[in-house]
Amino acid sequence: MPAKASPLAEKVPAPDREEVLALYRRMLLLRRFEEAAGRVYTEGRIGGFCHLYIGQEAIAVGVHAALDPARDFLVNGYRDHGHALAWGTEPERVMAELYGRASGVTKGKGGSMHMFDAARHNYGGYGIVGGQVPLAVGLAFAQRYRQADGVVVCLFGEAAVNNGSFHESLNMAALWKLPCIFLCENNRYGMGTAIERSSAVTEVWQRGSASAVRGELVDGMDVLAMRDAVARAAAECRPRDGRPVLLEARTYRFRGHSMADPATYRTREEVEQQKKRDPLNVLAEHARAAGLELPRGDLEALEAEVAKRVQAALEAADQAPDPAPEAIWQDVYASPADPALHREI
Ligand SMILES: Cc1ncc(C[n+]2csc(CCOP(=O)(O)OP(=O)(O)O)c2C)c(N)n1
Ligand SMILES: [Mg+2]
Repeated sequence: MPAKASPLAEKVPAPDREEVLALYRRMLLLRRFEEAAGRVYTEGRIGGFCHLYIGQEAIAVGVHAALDPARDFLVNGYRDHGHALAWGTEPERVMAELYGRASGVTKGKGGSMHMFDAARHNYGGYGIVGGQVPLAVGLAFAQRYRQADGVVVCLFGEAAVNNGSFHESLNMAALWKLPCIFLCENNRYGMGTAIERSSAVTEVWQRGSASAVRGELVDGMDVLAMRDAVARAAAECRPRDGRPVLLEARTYRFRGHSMADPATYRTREEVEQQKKRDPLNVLAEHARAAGLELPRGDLEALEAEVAKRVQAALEAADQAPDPAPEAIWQDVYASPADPALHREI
């Protein structure tokens, strides 16, 4: 069996103070941004679908800490606000996209599910479950074909791994030795369906074994474990003869699937139990254990700094113009003359 387990309590290198602060600040930004998005959604300022990332922040921030957005690539599903922020897109542009404004990261035409920032190597943002997985293989193929050394990280939920496209993609990536990290954010539920009710094999990290893709289980609530696992996977698949890796990050979403969720498929006790492993607290615990406890004053300063950043994003989105009516005809089809089409990826 090529897949190899790693225990959830993987030992990670001790962080230094600067790193703890940077990771905490980033996770806090994702958390407070999403709380604000949820709030203004209920006020009717955001329309359409909206899938919040609250509870899963350690994954996005750990991925970013291990990779280099200037050289590496990201492809995602629809629970994508947190990854866009972690990967460096300005909160103003993410919030404006949620509001459907012209200053949004996809000019207000994509909305919540389609955060896409090609300049930062973020290739979206897709609403079709599992649809992004073959796209990641294409991007990874381009890296090999052009003899570039970028790694592609492909994110998807545990409900995506029963799609044919997932298995076809892993086969091709393994066959062609592509630099791709397939990263499953296993939050246990696909809408209201628990993984045990939809998957014959619930150990997602083992699901690459048919294509000899090494699998690894990671604690998705622990940003340091995520950073470590993604860094190792990148080192494994980046070299010319490197092979793809499948990571399963066990996580939990603290909010509903989207903004309308009857929450009848799980108990309140289960949610409360999971919240005890809030990724912000898990990092604070690590810091304490390493003698790097964040003083209350520092935490309050971080809260104030992040609150200001989120407030500025809300105000900018509120004031930004809607897309012009004629913009509906723009960016629908690409022109062969469009230099963006010929961008080196
Ligand atoms: C091909 C396809 N089938 C069904 C849907 C409807 N749908 C939207 S989200 C979702 C659940 C996906 O769950 P998971 O992959 O675990 O991601 P999570 O929402 O938990 O992040 C489903 C079935 C879809 N968007 N695309
Ligand atoms: Mg899920």
